[in-house]
Amino acid sequence: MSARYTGLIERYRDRLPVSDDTRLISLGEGNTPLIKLNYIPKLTGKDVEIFVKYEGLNPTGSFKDRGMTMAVTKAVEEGSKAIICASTGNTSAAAAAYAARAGIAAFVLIPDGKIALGKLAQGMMHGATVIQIKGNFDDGMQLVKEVAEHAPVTIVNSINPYRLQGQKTAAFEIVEELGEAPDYHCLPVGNAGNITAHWIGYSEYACQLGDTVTEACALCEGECQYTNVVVCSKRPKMVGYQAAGSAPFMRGEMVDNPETVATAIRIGHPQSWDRAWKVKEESGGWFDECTDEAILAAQKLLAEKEGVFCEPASATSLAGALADIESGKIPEGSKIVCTLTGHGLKDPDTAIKQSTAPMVTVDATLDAVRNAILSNMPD
Ligand code: AN7
Repeated sequence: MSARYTGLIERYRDRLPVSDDTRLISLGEGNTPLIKLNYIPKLTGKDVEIFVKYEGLNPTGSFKDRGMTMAVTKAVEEGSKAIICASTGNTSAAAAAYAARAGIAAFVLIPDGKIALGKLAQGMMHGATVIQIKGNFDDGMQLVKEVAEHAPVTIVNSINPYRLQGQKTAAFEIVEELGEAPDYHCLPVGNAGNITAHWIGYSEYACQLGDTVTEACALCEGECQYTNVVVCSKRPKMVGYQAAGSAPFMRGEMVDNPETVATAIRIGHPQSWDRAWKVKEESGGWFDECTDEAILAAQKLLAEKEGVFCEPASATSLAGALADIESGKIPEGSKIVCTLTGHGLKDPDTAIKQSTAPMVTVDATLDAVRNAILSNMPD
């Protein structure tokens, strides 16, 4: 193997549905940093280790690239000339970029006025046909399913099984880096594709390690090449957090008019509903909800005190974890991974709106600039 990193399909080829002749559509996705937090764990006053998996450092700035490299690779292999998705923004950005890379067309349905500016720019810049609908993500998803029956397009939302196959590799990377699975893995939940994909990844990895027999992973459903081994080592408890105004897993039913500042997870009808409940049961985890205020506070804390800038939806994983650490639901001594699903630059409007950092406009003189420095110097 060459030293040059060429993307997650190449790296995990033996665990993904590709053959030797498959033409890989890749932008070098995956291999993202797992950053150990310094300040925030101390702030909790509890003895916990928190790592963030910074998925915002994928090529288009979100974890969607992991799934999209697989979905577009398989679409091209199967002869497809066009892909389609509904999106709250990140899926559309990834679809547009990977379609451009492959030389095929992308059609993206987005909720009119409700996606972050950076994501809109990406879809447009990569040459996708951007269709804004006067409805929300859930309306778009319904339309995509219907139109795909009448037009020669491949759906690349996470109902496309190759998406989750690509996304499961994030769990592989975490286990390899930590030496074993963490105790808790916290994620923001929208359609619940990513929490499902991580569980598949952890389960496959655990099976492959071949420790003691405990249980079969129900999620493999016979598909996994390791099912016959039926052995599992440590897997984390999976914890999914939703925005309070958009929390069907907390309500126990679909939500028709989801609202949250975290537009990426403004989803009321999750596509992986049954699978996510199974993940919760199998892993011994849970779902919870976070207010928009708690989400934005966690985003700001990460940016100001750790130097890590993620988008609001991503900070939901940390906001939820902090609440559960405080209550003791996540006990002391735990090793916790929070996935930061997307980059903060995706949504500059929300960032600037909530920023309280001092910004001053002064005359272009030495005196004025020196005064600005001295009056903002930390004590
Ligand atoms: C930053 O782009 O659904 O639970 O259409 O962009 O797997 O849906 C985005 C989802 C979390 C939720 N964080 O993941 C889309 C879309 C960010 C996201 C999620 C999304 P899932």
